[in-house]
Amino acid sequence: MTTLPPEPRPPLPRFPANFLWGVSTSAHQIEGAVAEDGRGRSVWDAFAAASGRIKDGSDASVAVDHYHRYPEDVALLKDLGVDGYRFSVSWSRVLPQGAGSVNAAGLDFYDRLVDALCEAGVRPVPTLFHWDTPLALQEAGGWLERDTAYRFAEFTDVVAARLGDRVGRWITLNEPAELTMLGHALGEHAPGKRLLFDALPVAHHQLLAHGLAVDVLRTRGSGSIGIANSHGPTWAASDSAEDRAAADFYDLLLNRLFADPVLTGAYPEGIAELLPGPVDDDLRLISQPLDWYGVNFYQPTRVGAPDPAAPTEFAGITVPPELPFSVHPVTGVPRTAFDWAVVPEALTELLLSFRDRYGDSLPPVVITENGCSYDGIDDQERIAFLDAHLRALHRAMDAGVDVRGYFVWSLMDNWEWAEGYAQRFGLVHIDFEGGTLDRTPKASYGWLRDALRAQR
Ligand code: IFM
Repeated sequence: MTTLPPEPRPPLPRFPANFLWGVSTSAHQIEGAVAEDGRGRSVWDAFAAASGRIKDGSDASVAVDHYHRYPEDVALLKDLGVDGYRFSVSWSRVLPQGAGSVNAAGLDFYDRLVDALCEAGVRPVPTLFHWDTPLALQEAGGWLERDTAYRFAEFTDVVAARLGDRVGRWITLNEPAELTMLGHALGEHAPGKRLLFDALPVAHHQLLAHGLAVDVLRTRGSGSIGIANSHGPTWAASDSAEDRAAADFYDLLLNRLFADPVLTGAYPEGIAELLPGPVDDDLRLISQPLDWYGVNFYQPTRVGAPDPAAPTEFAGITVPPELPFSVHPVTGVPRTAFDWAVVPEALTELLLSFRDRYGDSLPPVVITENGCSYDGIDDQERIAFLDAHLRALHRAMDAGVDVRGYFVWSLMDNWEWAEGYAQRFGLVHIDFEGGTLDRTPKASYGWLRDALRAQR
């Protein structure tokens, strides 16, 4: 891969004064300390140990050791000058069996973290679930069972009771689409199930969990709640009716299945019939008004009708031939080290399509993740990526989309799930090779810090 020379760039356009600038991480990807202070096992501990699917054979038992080094990480956040820090709470650290007795030491960790953030002037933005289901719940059926949604509501209550006095902004779930598709339909992520369309109950039960958690958080007095859904434009591989139909179907799975019920209180036609009941009653809970809607954006997808000649891999994922669509590379654009297409204008397109599709039902949007994997500390490519995506975001705002914040994925290099430590998404470099886990701010960290100063 070539390193781009630093480029003179015009300053970013001005974002509103109260725009929330932040960075994101998740518990399992950074904390480590998986067997410390009473933490229970999660589905990802088991998957990394036994599935053989982690590309570098690693696990997240140490990750970046954030559990012990969080003061250093909070200092990095402070120096970066972000307003908010999105992290996730490990369910297994707080409730080692997923339900029942609370692990006081686990809750204490998040209490210390939140205190440190407040002290540093950085707003804590916890995500309550970022894929790391407690193993005990998985063994009882996990997200295929409706019961898991109720256990999640109890977990939410425990966390909100402890942190709610200092946390103003909550995210219920991260990317339920990926947990459904990668974890349960394709078997690429934990818990490694390959159920194809029989995975759909996992989508519904997560959305139900979201709705129940919103209720709990409101009861606890929270006035700022959102969800972080992953979305991207779906482009038909050609103009043929077959390719367009396949692209619409993919759009339904990635975008509408997770946004429609939350924003409109209904599942898209063709999906509702496949979901476990009583869906209608659940939809009332699922569609309670949110204060903002979180969008994680990485890249668009080019989709066509099933095609034996189409690539069998997309974004590191094996695409099974029995699916009713094929996935094709977006060509003629730069690519990240993860081979993801870099298409900033797709972010503008996505947000405009949401505005048009959901109208007044779309609350203000927060970009809860956007970022890229590149190697090296002088990461000019990441700067180019972030700069271009922020301009694309601003264009959507100029066109009338109400966007209130932007979080970079990620503060620091971390354990990228089935990719292990190979894909580096951080603004801060972590020394995995030398094993010191030293933190070194990359060029992109300095760039973002300067850009934020300029905004102010
Ligand atoms: O690392 C992940 C994160 O956990 C969820 N969103 C996408 C990121 C990059 O793959």
